[in-house]
Amino acid sequence: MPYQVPPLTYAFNALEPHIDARTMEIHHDKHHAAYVANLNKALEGHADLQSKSVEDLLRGLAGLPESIRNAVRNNGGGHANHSLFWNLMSAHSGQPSPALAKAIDAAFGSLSALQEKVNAAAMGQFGSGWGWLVVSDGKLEVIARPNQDSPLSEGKRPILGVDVWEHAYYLHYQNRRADYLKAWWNVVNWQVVDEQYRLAIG
Ligand code: MN3
Repeated sequence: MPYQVPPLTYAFNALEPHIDARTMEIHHDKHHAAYVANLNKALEGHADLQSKSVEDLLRGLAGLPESIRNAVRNNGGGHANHSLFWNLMSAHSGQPSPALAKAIDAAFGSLSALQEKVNAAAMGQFGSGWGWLVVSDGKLEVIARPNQDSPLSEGKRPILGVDVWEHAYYLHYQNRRADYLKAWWNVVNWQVVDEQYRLAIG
């Protein structure tokens, strides 16, 4: 079964005015679809690998045949990162659960301090990439990574990630990455971050 783009669980315009409908449509239907198409192409003839989840492929990236490793890194990463990203957004943002809020306070001091740290990491990412909140060795950590590099390939589990490729914001925000980041927090689905956190600390 080839990898597939998961359908959005909300309308393209659901995140307006923070994320515009046209950006959502192109981002999901064109960019994400291209990562999936290229991942499927790269794995043609590798039936043993096709049966794995994309997350497992990324966790085991270093052990993949060299001929396909970079394609999986870029396109498998693109598939996994965006699949998480769509679910991390909602018109109904909510707030972190008490348990997650406590962990955030312990690691960063406050929710706003976490947001500043993610924004700083995402702003500091030169060119394309992502700002991430990950669980690493049971602890919360903020990192930025270039391109579609998945934290999974470093043994870290992403629980929140913001796409700072220009395709994620350029139509509405042009070069104003900081404005996009500020707006993005209005659509973070904390219930999903919470679920990811609980899975990560298992
Ligand atoms: Mn993207």
